Amino acid sequence: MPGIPVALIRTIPDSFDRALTSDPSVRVDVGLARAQHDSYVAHLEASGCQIVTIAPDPLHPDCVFIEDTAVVIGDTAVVTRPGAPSRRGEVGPVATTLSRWFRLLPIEPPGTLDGGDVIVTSDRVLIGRSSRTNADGAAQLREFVSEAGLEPIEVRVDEGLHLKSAVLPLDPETVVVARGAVEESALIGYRLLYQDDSERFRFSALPLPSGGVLVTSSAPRTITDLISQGYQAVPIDISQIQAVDGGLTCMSILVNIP
Ligand code: CIR
Repeated sequence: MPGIPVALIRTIPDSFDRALTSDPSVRVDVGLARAQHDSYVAHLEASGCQIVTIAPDPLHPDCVFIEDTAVVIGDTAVVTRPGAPSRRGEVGPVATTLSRWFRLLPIEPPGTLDGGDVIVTSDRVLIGRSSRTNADGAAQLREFVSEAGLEPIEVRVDEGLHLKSAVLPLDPETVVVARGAVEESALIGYRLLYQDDSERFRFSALPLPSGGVLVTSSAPRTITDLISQGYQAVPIDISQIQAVDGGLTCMSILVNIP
């Protein structure tokens, strides 16, 4: 892709131990989470990304999960309206930063949309219908995607927080899926690989701009499978991020700046 690869990231606030989680017994170590996040950012930087950092907001414990606040398609940044009301205040500073390079298109109420529910490839956009992205939010994005000349495809998410909790792109043709978690018939045209069943939802992946795929070290069997298929897997430990339902895609917005 032409342009300068930029990773927009947001650092971890002191309040991160109050981030939303599906497991109320979880206790997060904020210091360890920061060290893991630093390592994640270092991988992006080593892969050639210019890092643009937005300051954390202690009033928004989940603000490190910047992916959920905007989706960039072509020259447009769709500014989301997160499904969790406590996260809606996260979008402002991200939109302000993105407006340096992109025109902004906000998702309007009553629509809700989380960026973690959106997978953009060169000719189509998968839109997860999850507990965070409602029918109205999906419809607003669908309309824009069609206008942009791409094909919008809705995918029902039956299990897990977001589409990208269960469907992880490795390259434009291939996704790794948690078996049975989403409406797999909507993924027609993709080559489907599966997470090892013993590692369900412990696998996450992020293709790096310079090649290779960052993968969660919590899924060693799935990683072995990917390596045997020729992928250059780069494992990273993000246990404290996963404890609050985050994965590898959610901590950055990767864009190409002309
Ligand atoms: C939340 O529940 O919203 C956060 N604790 C985790 C968000 C993860 N986002 C993502 O995977 N795109």
